[in-house]
Amino acid sequence: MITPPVDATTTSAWAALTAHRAAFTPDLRGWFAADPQRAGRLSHGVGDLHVDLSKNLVTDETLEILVRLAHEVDLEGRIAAMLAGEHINVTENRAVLHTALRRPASANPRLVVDGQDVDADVQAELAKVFAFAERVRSGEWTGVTGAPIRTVVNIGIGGSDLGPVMAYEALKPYAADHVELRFVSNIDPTDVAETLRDLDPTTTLFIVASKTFGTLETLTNARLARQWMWTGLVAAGAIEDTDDARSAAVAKHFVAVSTALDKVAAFGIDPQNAFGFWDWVGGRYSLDSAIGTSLAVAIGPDGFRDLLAGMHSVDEHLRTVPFERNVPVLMGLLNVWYVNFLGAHTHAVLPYAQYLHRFAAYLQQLTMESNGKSVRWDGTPVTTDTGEVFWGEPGTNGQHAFYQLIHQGTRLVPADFIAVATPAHPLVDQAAPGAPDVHELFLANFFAQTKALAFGKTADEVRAEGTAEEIVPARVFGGNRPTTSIMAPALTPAVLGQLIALYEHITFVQGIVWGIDSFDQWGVELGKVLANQIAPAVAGDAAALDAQDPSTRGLIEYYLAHRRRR
Ligand code: G6Q
Repeated sequence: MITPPVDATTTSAWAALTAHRAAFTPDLRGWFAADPQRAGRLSHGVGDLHVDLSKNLVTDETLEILVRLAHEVDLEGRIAAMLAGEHINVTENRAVLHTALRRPASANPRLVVDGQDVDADVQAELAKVFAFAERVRSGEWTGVTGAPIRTVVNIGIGGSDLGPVMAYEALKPYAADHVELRFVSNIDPTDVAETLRDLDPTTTLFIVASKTFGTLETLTNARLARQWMWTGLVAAGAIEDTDDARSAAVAKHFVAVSTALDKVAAFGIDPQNAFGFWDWVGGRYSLDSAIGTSLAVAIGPDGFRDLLAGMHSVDEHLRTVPFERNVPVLMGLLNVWYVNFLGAHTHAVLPYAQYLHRFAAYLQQLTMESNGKSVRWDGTPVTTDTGEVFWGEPGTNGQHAFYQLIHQGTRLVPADFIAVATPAHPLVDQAAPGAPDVHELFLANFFAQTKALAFGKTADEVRAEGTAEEIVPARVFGGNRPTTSIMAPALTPAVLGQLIALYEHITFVQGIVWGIDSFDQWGVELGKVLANQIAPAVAGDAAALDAQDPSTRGLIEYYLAHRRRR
């Protein structure tokens, strides 16, 4: 029997927010002028992160009612249920325990869920991953010719790809120079072809990462990679062209990460070379499980432990800090305010850190796969709008592209700005006047943008610059464009872990208010089934083609008329 969610729209807080909204006039200029404490009062720490919420379109009263809403939908009960391993992923009848992946080895009391000592299992698997990572990094793990591994290629998609890619890019300064990571995800054969084009099969190791080990893209790419490896090794005279030699090569050049170890064995990968995880880790929440094996090779066990510790510090913050100062809770509630009361459809995430250039792509999966739902966890329709579109690009590139719309368009686009104090590359522009520190120029943009978005520029200010009257309206900035500024000392593994866990929990908070199961993904499952069903028609099977709707059939026929046989 499923316990239905509290319908947020029936709470007294929702009614209070509706009334509050009706009388609400955003006025960041006025609010800041009247209240010198606003920035200090609305800035909070979480882990190493400094989070300034003061440029959001909220008053103290707005926040007070939003916090009341969180209590009225029993957010504290749902947080406790998640952390304790209750089956809050209702439609898949699963616990949701990504937080268990980063509990310290010394955690006491132990977490036992459904009869499983989760802490013991997590630590045992982590030890296996770390031992493997060390063997690759040290050169002890060799390919068939005895040469050490120089390139690790992670083959996975969705949650088995986006986390490791994003984190590898973010933590490049912490990655070993002598082992490069590459990633293959798309079933477009261009992806595997381009990624492998200049690699040497004798020094390449593949990690096939798939929770289910049944995903068409990943298994196809894994087979293509195996074919490429065999062909290359035979051509190089590294192995005989025999079945035994091929199997031996797989053992040296392929490992797997999956919850389906039987399917790993069926693919030909020795179960000794497979790392497991559990059904209570959702794909998009799995970077900190064995899915992060490639990252562990790159940044080593110490770096990976720091990442886990960073995530755990935010889990503890979520669990223990009162909602009034609880950063993921407040940021989740702000998003609810913007989506349900101020009509926002999208949310921008704008890292002023080039190494975070894949962060928005990663967040798109985390947030939109989690909260892009129209029914609640008991199967009833949602009672209000749910997940917004997340998107973003690193600053300052976005400033020269889409910021125009955020500054002066008709849409409300709440935005998170992220920056670090210490750059990875402290460069000075020696030839420029004053020899500026380039990171400071970069930060000046970060500060200037949120300031302009919040406070705008009035017509009088534009006039005072001597602007011709007819041009004035085009140069006015309305302000009251909401932003959150997140700053950290540096982009370390711990800080990255904190950022990831922060957004995981923001997503969770929004899902609880909306009463949805943020941990299933039936929309993704549909795609997996449909592609398999339609494949015979694309290969030219007349009956399968006839079974398609007229538009799909027409498109496939276009392809069939134009295809060039290999
Ligand atoms: C993530 C989703 C989905 C999944 C991919 C890959 O939460 O479930 O993006 O990660 O479809 O699935 P496998 O890891 O099973 O190959």
